[in-house]
Amino acid sequence: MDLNILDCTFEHPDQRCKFDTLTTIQNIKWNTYTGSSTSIKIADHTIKTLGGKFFGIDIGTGGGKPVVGETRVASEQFNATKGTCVTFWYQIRGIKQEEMLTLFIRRDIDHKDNYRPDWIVTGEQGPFWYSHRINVVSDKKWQIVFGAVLKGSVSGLIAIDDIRVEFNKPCPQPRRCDFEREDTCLWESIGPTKNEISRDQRLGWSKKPIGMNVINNILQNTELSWTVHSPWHGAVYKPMSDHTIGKN
Ligand SMILES: [Ca+2]
Repeated sequence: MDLNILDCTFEHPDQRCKFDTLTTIQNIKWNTYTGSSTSIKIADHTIKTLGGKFFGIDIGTGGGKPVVGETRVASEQFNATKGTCVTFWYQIRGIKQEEMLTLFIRRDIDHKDNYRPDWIVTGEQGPFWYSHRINVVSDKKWQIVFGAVLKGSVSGLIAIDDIRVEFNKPCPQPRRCDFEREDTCLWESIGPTKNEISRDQRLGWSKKPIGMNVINNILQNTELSWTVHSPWHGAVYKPMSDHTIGKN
């Protein structure tokens, strides 16, 4: 294991970044789940099966009462850093548009915090895993804090998976993604899952006509995987050259 990188896949008890609860609301708690055990069935991000694990809150376990408030969890404490990249994946299903997942970098651990989020995402996001990354600079010990702000939902799911902490390696600068380097700028293919989730279930996330059309188009093409190609790698249909450097 590379000691400069912490990977939190949640697949084993020691791979959960040692998150502890800071605040709770009603019966809603942050837990490690398998996708088959939650009120909305999802495949995890690491191994992409219903048996894979992720971290999050399942609002559907609240007994049918509207859930109102904010619940937060904090990771273990990390040492001061001049630049550490934190990347994670999230999936948000079934919550109201005014509800949100929040991210804080907590730097002043011994004192009452000003919980102004560093990043938020609001409302239902569909049956997909999205990624986010944040560069942490701190002259004190620091923690990753996730919060869920709920305003009356009785069901829904907020899931986090594959948190990667690259110690003392700042995040790459925001840039255009020309695919000339080895990484794919966190783009990834939406592959078929190894456990069957019916197409109707996956489409059932939204009744909005526009959302249905978009999801429909994407799902119809998920048997093919996207990958990065040089024109030399093409088979029958291939571009003669790439756009960035004009070569193959
Ligand atoms: Ca996982």
